[in-house]
Amino acid sequence: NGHKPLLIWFTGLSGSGKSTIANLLEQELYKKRIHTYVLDGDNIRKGINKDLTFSPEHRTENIRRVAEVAHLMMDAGLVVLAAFISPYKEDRIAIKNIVKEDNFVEVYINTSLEECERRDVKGLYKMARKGEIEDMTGISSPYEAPEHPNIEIKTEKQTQQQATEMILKYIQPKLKI
Ligand code: GGZ
Repeated sequence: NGHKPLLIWFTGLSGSGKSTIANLLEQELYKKRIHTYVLDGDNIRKGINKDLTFSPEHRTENIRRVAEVAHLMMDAGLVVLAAFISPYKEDRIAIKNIVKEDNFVEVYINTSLEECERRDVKGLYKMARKGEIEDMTGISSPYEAPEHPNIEIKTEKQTQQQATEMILKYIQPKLKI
């Protein structure tokens, strides 16, 4: 009843829906008795990475450490779901040098900046527009969209359920020992 370890990496803007979809997917995997862990800004930037800012250098270091933590969790046999903006192409490529490439799945949560800004769940975009926070992704800091993600989710055209189904279908054969 075992399964292979896997790293499912969600990239996209703040408010794109990365964490939401990662958590929905985790619930589905749990039903299949697959052992998982979700890494995201909430449990990483408040703890192990609380020394890091949103400068380009610190974002790179954030992603590197997350990939190393994910690698350890994969050694323990887990399916790791990581939800980080991870705005730099180079940093996302570096993840594949830390974990084995065939255990890595890149999911691009493609929600337009307009939509993320409209949602503005945490009010960060509004603050960034007023110049009250710096280095805001999409406003004052770049987001380099993946050109060849394994999966692309367009949240403005797909429901969260459909997105979860799509990812499940893709990863199912990769979980088989
Ligand atoms: C981007 C920021 C910023 C700035 C605070 N830029 O929507 P959220 O709130 O819950 O998720 C965002 C989170 C991004 O952290 P990551 O570790 O994923 O970023 S990266 O991969 O680029 O290192 C957002 C919040 O932190 N946040 N300030 N300036 N997001």
